[in-house]
Amino acid sequence: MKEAKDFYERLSEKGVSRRDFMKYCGMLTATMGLSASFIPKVAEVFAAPKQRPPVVWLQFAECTGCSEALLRTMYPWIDELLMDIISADYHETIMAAAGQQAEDNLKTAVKKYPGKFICVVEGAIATKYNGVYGKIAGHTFLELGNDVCRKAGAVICMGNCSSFGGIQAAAPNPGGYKGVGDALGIKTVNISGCPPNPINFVGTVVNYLLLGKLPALDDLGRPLFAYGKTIHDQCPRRSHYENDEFVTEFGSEEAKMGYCLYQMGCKGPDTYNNCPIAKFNDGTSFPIEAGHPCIGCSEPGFWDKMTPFFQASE
Ligand code: FSX
Ligand code: SF4
Ligand code: F3S
Repeated sequence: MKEAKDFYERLSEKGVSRRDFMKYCGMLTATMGLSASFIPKVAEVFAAPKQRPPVVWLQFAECTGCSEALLRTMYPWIDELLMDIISADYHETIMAAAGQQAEDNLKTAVKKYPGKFICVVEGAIATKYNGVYGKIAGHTFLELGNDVCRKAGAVICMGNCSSFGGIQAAAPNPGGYKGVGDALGIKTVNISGCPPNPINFVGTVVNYLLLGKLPALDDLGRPLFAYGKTIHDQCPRRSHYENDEFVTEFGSEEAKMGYCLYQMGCKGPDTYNNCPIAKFNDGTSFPIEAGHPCIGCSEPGFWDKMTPFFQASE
């Protein structure tokens, strides 16, 4: 009780009302595909966490957009909330430690919680030539992945790069880059997207804390609550598609009227993600709503398979 009271006091010091917080929990609960009766339980996961799973957060070949998406997320306080419910023992972007001390932190976390910690990974792993195309502090990503990911209780891949290889794995891919699951031959939960929507990551962690298990996944390892439907099937422009009302030039009258972007190369029909519902930046918008075709950023190999981005698929 006291813990929850302190939590709400801390929120209010940050200018976040209980109402704002409950609104966020409502949105998160809906995104997770749970009924509204779960909202108070979801709030409790943040307000009075029963457990704080240790988390080791690795970064391989990527652009840090995934961490940025999470840390600069729609609610400026969600990063702190997240840090309240997990215990980030190692995170290269936000930890104060550097050099040897950082390396020691990683070793200690892995040793202290064998088979128990959650490993979050951003970025792809180079697999050719013993992984020499990607190194941190003299260790290849491949070595680090083998040393750390294999010892985790669960591996959550944040973004297309760690899920499926992302741009590093695009042709001709001289380093033999692959997603973490493929590179190491392990099962991973894939929060795909470039960048992924932070709410899908938070939803996965909260699902784990609330229900004691990871969410149900599709055959590509993506949580079904977020990646169960195509963009096309949830798109606000869908009626224009059905009525053959297409944009054929950016800036045109049709574009202003919000017609379908299929002929501008939209890959929404082949892309599984919840962008039209979850949206980005405090539910403000998502690519198609902003007038840009979906480029398929949550699908494996999208840099090769979905290009040219601005041309309709045959
Ligand atoms: Fe990849 Fe993420 Fe795109 Fe960037 O960590 S999914 S390039 S947004 O940063 O991995
Ligand atoms: Fe489908 Fe894209 Fe058209 Fe939306 S804009 S209806 S996702 S093709
Ligand atoms: Fe990516 Fe398409 Fe959503 S480009 S952000 S999956 S609308």
